[in-house]
Amino acid sequence: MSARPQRGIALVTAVMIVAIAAAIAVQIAFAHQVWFRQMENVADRDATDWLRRGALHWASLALLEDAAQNSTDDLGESWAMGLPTLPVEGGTIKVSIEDAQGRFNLNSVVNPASLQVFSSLLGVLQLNPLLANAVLDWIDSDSVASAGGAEDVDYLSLNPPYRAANRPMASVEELRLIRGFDAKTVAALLPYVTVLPLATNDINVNTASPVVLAALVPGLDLPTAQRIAEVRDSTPYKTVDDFKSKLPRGLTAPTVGMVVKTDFFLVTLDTSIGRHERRSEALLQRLSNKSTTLIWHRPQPLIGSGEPDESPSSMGSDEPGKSP
Ligand SMILES: [Ca+2]
Ligand SMILES: [Ca+2]
Repeated sequence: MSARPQRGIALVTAVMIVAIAAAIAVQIAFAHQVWFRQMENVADRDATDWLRRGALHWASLALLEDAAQNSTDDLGESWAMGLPTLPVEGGTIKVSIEDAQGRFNLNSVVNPASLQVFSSLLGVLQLNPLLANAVLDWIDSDSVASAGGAEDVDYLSLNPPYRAANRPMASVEELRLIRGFDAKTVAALLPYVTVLPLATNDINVNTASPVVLAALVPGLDLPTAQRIAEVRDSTPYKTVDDFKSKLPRGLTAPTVGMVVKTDFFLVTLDTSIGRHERRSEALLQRLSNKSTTLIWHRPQPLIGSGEPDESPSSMGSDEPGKSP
């Protein structure tokens, strides 16, 4: 063989080796990039978790400090103002505290007077008041359907079939499993209801929204409830009797439990760290012994993230008892 073709083959081989090496280098660089991004994500997630724990601690301290200063809870107190969006390393965090007892506790429907309040709440929101019975059936231990309600026999005929819980609700999202509660109905109710770990029906009249006040007081219309709430926000009630005495003439005071002091608070945490934007919600219970306990802390879908999944399996995100 002459030297010329040999040189030619060597040249082609060299070009091929360079091409293969370049391709490998690109692949390695890509893998590194992916790995780097993954590490970045893990770091962002860890930072977010720590930040959320810190924020919950702040919320707990704010509530305890409040309890040390006074024995009523209203919307003019510092805990209710929350914190402005705070810059933190690599992002921001926003914490807000809401009185969970300013909302209607769905688990209280087992109490007939509370069931009536829930029925009124549905009416104020221009929803079918009989839907209250569907929630009662979902929670009560028996399998006897109330008027407009639903029990095992109704849920077992669905595809896929499932049974009524027949126990207190663990999260408001559970509403989507109850007959008659479509996405629109649940969205309308969501700002006014909550789920507490007990059947307490004590609504805080200092923090209840006009909608909840209208549901609470028989015969109270929404415009009047709005006027009552405006006056209340500047001069909160010292006692429940104070609230009752200031009701417009002709209205009878509610018979359900009412308070001017709260034990349960919803804490919303919005964090944005690196490329991670997350929202979580927690339920804190302020105990009489000057401490708080975390009932649950779970991730929430960000606003605008779309409609929740229609299927019953979408309820799997609940993590009762999970620590932050
Ligand atoms: Ca207070
Ligand atoms: Ca039942």
